[in-house]
Amino acid sequence: MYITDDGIKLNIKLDMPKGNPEKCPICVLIHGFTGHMEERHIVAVQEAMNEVGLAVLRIDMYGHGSSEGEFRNHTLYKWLSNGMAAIDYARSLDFVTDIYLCGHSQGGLTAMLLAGMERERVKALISLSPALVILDGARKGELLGKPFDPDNIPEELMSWDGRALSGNYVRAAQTLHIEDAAKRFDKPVMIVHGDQDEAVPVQYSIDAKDLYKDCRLELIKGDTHCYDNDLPAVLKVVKDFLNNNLKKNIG
Ligand code: FER
Repeated sequence: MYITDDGIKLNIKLDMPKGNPEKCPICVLIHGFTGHMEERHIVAVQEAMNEVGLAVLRIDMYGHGSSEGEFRNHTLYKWLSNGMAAIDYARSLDFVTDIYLCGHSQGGLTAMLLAGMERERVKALISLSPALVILDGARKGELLGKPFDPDNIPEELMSWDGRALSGNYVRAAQTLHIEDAAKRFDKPVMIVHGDQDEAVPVQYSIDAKDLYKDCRLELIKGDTHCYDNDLPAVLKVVKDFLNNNLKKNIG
C-alpha cells in the first residue's frame, strides 16, 4: 500500500489488532536512519501494539525501505512532511478513534518534532532511543562519528553503510530544536533508551525527559541501540504505557 507526499510514493502497511474491532486507536510507527518498516525491533513493537488493541501504520520514510526518494536527499524536513502525510492518512480511516505516534532513533526524533507540530491530533508519544544527538551534532559539527565544520557544511557526508548523504541533511538539522517541540506537546510521553546504546548516548534521553510536562523515562539495562539484548523489556514498557493511556480514556 502506498500514500503519496508531494508526488513521492511512500510504502505503508496497516496491521489491525486482534478481533478486527469496529473502532480503535492507531499508532503511526517510524523506523530510523538507514532503517525500514520490516526491521526486527519495528515489527516487534508493531505486534506488541496490536496485542493491546491498537492498529499500527508502519511507514517507510523518504529514501528508505520500499519508498521513493533518494537516500542521499533525505532530510528531517522531508521526514516531517512524510509524518504529516501519514497522520493525514490515519485521520482519513473510518475506524480510527485516537492517533498515537512512535518512532525509533531518527524516527523517534521525527516523532518528537512531529508531536509538537500535530499536538491537537496526537494523543500520546513513544520515542525509542531518540537520536537527539543528530540536532546537537549538526550544530557542533560531528555526525556519523566524523567531525566537520558546521559553519562550512560539506557537499556530502558518508553514511555508515558507505552511502553518501547531502550536506542539506545537516542544514535542515541545524535549524530544528527539540526544546520548542517538547514545550508544544503537553500530553503523555514515554522515552525508552538502552543504557548501553552505542549510537546515541543515553544521556540525551535523560536530559530530554525534563523538557516535557508529562514524560516517563524507561532505561533498559544493558541494552543497545536496536535492543539486541532485551527487546522483551522494551515491549513490556510499551504495552504498559499504552494500557495506562487506554484505561485513562475509559475512566
Ligand atoms: C548520528 C547518530 C545517530 C547520525 C544519525 C544517527 C546522521 C541515527 C541513528 C538511527 O536513526 O538509528 O551521528 O548522523
